[in-house]
Amino acid sequence: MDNSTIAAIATPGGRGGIGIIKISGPRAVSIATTIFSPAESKLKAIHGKTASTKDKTRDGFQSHRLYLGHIIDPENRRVVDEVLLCVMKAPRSYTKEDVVEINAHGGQVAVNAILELVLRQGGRVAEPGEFTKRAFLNGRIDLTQAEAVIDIINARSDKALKAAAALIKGQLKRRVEQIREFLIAFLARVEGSIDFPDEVEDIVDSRAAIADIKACAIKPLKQLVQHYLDGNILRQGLKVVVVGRPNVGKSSLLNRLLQSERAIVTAVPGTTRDTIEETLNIKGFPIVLADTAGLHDTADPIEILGMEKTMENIEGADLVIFMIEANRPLTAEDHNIFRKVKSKPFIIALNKIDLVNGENFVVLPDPWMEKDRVKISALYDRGLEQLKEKMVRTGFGKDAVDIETAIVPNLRQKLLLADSIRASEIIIRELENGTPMELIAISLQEAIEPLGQVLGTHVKVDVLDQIFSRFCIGK
Ligand SMILES: Nc1nc2c(ncn2[C@@H]2O[C@H](COP(=O)(O)OP(=O)(O)OP(=O)(O)O)[C@@H](O)[C@H]2O)c(=O)[nH]1
Ligand SMILES: [Mg+2]
Repeated sequence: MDNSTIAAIATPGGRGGIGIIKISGPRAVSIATTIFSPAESKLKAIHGKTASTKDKTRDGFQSHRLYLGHIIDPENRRVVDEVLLCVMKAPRSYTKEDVVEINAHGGQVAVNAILELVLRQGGRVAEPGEFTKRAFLNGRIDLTQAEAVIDIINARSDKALKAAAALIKGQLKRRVEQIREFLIAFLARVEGSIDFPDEVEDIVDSRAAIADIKACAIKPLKQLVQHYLDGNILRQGLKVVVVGRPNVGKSSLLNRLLQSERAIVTAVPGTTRDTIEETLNIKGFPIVLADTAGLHDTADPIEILGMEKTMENIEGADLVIFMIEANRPLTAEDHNIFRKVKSKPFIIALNKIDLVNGENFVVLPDPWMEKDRVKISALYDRGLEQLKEKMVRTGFGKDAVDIETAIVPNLRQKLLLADSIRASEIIIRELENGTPMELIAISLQEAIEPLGQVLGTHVKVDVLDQIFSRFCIGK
């Protein structure tokens, strides 16, 4: 175990009210003592009672109390900043080591100066995710919880945040542990039957065993993998692409949903040349909305490139909003676009409904009428609530609301769960075929091992490094 004391700025860069410097490791408290001068000589805590002699240690800091004072450069006694400082003594801290947090007031310059002082006193700069890595290595959290910290940092919406929060509470861990324990108990029975071959039939009745493995391993594992597929959209955002011929109002819709003039809108067809992507939060769901170049026949090389991009975007979309003008008959271009998007989940948006006067309402062919439709005016903000609702319902399914309470694994975990499913399915085939127990025991180990890797009980060091490098510094 690394014995160094690490430090980092835990708040994002830029101009903010306060910045936090975090220190963790055996020297954290002594560094704090060297550079911190309390406002009151007896290190009186701001919150809570004054330290009693019982829980006050030699350094004078009471754990989990805030102290007001100054950071002073010990070399020249210069005051660097006025701060609030908190010491969290091991093991009651995030990393289970001694942790010091310094809330500085003086902006980025002061924060950097304090970090530099800490480093001069023998701390070293923390690697990305190193605080959380220590929390994991010191046994405070398991790997599923550590990985959930990354998801919380990166969460793009409220729903994604709640899904990650469920992991932090250790729910994935408990579910995977249950499955793993079942398989280990089963392995014990199989090994028993190898040692006592005469009792094979009694110990492993293959029909009951197959039913057990299906119910207690394969089914719950598959459920978790399904949650990954659902939850992935929560992490990455649902990719929604707005397509239509030029001038129907695609960019106007993007701007209206973003509530900003992000894309250029003009009455000239072919205004948008390149795809514009923005992340939106619609009813708590993350949506990555792409405005595209209008699709039509043209010889303009720039427009052709733009349209190629539009086609690529349709390919990669989770959901397409196919926009037409409500106040005009369909054109050949509209029909062409319909053919391009018809294999995708899509919603027809009939825009410019404000220009419809009773006679000029577009007539849609029968196959179009079967599709989900919504009448909108991007310009006058009409029908957009219905459009948002349809986007969420089509994109996230009607069970969308349940996702937040579901246990959502990440890609690494999902791949391991899939390995375990594959091995479990082999076990079933082997049981059906009367394969010797020695071989079944090997397959069982192959089903158990990936689950240990999910939990972090059997993970290689390079895998750990890779996981924690996805964090930002200071976490
Ligand atoms: N009356 C009315 N005009 C609209 C509406 N939506 C867009 N427009 C107008 O239609 C014109 C084209 O709008 P854009 O948003 O640039 O259309 P686009 O589909 O992005 O066009 P391209 O980028 O050329 O493909 C602009 O003059 C908009 O003001 C609407 O709901 N009602
Ligand atoms: Mg446009």
